[in-house]
Amino acid sequence: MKKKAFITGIAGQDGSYLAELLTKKGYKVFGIIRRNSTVEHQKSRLEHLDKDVEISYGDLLNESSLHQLLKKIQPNEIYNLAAQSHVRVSFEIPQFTIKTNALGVANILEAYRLNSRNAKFYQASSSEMFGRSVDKDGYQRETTPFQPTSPYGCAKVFAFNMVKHYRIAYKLFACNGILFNHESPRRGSNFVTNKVVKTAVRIKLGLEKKLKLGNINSYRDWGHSKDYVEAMRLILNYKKPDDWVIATGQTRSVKQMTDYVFNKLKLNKKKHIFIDKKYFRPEELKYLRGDSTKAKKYLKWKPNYRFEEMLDEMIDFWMDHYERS
Ligand code: G4F
Repeated sequence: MKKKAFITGIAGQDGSYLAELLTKKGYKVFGIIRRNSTVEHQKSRLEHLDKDVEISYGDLLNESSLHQLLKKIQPNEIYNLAAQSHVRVSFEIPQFTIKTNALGVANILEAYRLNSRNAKFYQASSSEMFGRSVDKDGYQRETTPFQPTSPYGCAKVFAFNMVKHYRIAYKLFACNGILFNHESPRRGSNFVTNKVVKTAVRIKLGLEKKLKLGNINSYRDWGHSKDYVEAMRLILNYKKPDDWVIATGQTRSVKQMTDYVFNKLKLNKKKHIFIDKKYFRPEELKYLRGDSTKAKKYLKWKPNYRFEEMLDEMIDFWMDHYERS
């Protein structure tokens, strides 16, 4: 019989790549999306999968839909990827972020425990939980303490702890994937990589003049979403539930990332890039570099994409997009 997967946040970057991966592996995939007043583009990342995935309306804050769906579907695997995922926005809407990213996880954990406890559960935990904390050797790993620097990070720490608690208290196969930043052409264009690439391409094509950025001196460990959804699947198919850091182990500043894109497109940075205080955060997470030794050893996971290759793919995507339109 086909394995069944249930994905919250299925319409997002990771949800759509994961749905693609699992349908290729022969899973029947189910997902929920929130009702939105603009129906256009809501499922744009999933249109090519329409036949293979079954989408329902649902929300982490609407407990009855979670209970009903999990009871009916009886999935083998549950991937909780839904979230208010933008860190800077979490300073503007802290309560909503906390409701969705913390209480929402408590809601789906209860629906899981009460209706489909034989399933395996994946929680999209985040490197944002590390915040100010870096080990002496300059890496963050499973043992690094959490010191979050945003409402988003605080809510994710709560969710992380709840998942671990449910694993121990109720003997559930509940896991955390602590994923570092991961990007692709499907990344929302208000995250820094896709904002830089999309705007640089628009500048190159004469459609825009300026790129306005916030803190370009923070460092991130950027991987490709396609590699990271493969890690999610491996995490749930490992012999025991656990918590895993997924990262490339390389770190670059926002400035270095921007330099690469502008050099690639032969654009003059001085002419086009401006710093705008609007994009600064009340507290910044300055440095991320993950150590995935554990995932490499036990899950046999490794990233396939190189940083430059990923940015090139994003540049090509936006070039094609504007040349076609
Ligand atoms: O692309 P970002 O918005 O990603 P951030 O805040 O690191 O969060 C992402 O990764 C987390 C994993 O660590 C996820 F949990 C989270 O859901 C999300 O996917 O910003 C990256 C860096 C930050 O230091 C930010 O201050 O870029 C800096 N930055 C500079 N100018 C900017 C901008 N970020 C954005 N979004 N827009 C700017 O104009």
